[in-house]
Amino acid sequence: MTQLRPHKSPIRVKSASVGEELEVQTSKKSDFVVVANRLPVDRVTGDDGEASWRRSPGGLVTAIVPVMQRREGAWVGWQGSPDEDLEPFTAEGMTLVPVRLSGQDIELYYEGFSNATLWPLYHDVIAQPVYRRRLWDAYVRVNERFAQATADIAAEGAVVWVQDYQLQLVPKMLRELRPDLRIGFFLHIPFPPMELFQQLPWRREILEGLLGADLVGFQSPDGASNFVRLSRRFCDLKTQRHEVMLDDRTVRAGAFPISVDANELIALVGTPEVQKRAAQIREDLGNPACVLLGVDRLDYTKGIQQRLRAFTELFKDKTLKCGDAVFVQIATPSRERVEEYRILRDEIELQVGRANGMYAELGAPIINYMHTSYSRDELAALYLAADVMVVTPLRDGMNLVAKEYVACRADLRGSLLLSEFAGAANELHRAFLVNPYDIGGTKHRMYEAMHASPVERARRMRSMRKRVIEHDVDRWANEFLVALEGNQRHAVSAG
Ligand code: GDG
Repeated sequence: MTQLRPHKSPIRVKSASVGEELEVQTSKKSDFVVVANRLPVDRVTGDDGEASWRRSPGGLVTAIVPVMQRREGAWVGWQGSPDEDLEPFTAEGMTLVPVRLSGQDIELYYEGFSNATLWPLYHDVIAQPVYRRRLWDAYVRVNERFAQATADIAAEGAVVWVQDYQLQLVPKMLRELRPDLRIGFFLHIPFPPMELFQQLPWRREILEGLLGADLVGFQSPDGASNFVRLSRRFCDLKTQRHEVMLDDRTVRAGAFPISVDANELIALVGTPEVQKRAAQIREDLGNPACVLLGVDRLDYTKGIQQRLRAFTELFKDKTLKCGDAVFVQIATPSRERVEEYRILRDEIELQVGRANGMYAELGAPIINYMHTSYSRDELAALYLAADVMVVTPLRDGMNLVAKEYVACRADLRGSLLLSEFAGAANELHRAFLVNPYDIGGTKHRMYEAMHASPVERARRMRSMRKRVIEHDVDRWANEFLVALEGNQRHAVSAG
């Protein structure tokens, strides 16, 4: 391990956009620091060639930004391109602290240990995890860099909130550098059971990394229980319910199911532009009796192949014929340099081609597949245009798409087909629940969702909307932070 530097100061804050030269010398530190693999901004180049930063879309950013602004917070993360040294700068009212990643760091720490080792291991080993010491070494090295950058920006006694599986060693490293901090960690993906986690050659180091936090949050109570059980087994620690006892302090684990910004989505689908666009989408699809929709990062955890197989079988069985239903599958490009993802893309494209080759008619494909990403407005219009939202992950920490769809359907007219293996299923009991490994069962449930009466759809949707609106992303962030700062026992019931 490289030597960590102790608390340094002062920092230099660069203002506003990338292009701006002005640099402010300051020793100002932050009382609230978020640490995540990525900064919450994307660099955009205007027509004039000027670069500037724009806030990234997404619930996490939306939820945390108001807290950041209230508390003059800082966000530590990678800015998205390799080999670039940037001074801290301010954008969107936040201090942003870039962490440099080299091309090799991206390959070994990000694509390697994060996405080829941890991601498959934490998702039920759907793909075979890669265990390589070189990847692990890079993970340690990069986590140290994040810990150091955080130690440098955090004020005395600050609250630090570390996000996700790429940074599981940061809590321990940070505590060693800055014992005065209050440290929370939230894992966005599932935390696996003993039988799987046990495979990891660095299982003890990961657990010890997380145990550097005061509070470790998970999407579901199962994740929290797995963590406590594993700490007892592999770190020889005493545990009691959702607590792990260390010599000098207690680490708490809890379930904090993440959610969406329901009000923002409700406002968005209320605009005439989005409503008009939704009607246009249906028309462009040939006004079929039923539109089914899938929106996912192109990832093997999302069960895209399983849902398309179930849908295609309805045509094979002659339960459906061309014109009865159209499936729109948006597959946002993701991790394209990781081998498994390239293979998956080819397989899905072959599957879509075959299905259309067999069952489509001229100018009327049964599956419209788009390998691209869309604006938030277009996504909202797609949600409004869909009669059945199909969310069938083989394993998913939460799945925000399911909650976004529910938030958008104020008209109570859509049906949600949802995998039992998504964290969202713990809350959205009134979805049409499926086991995506069971193609026959999924096919029948899909048909049922397509043909549910308006009264039944409305009954189910009303109940799910109540849950999503009452438990929005703002509440998620507040509950986590109250639990972290209030030093109180806390577990959000999931259901
Ligand atoms: C991880 C966990 C957990 C998708 N395509 C476009 C687009 N999206 C947006 C969706 C949604 C988000 O991306 C995807 O979130 P998910 O929750 O569905 O999935 P992951 O990316 O795997 O997220 C997951 C989440 O973290 C949060 O804790 O729920 O379990 O795996 O918001 O709308 N957004 C835009 N264009 C697209 O084409 N604008």
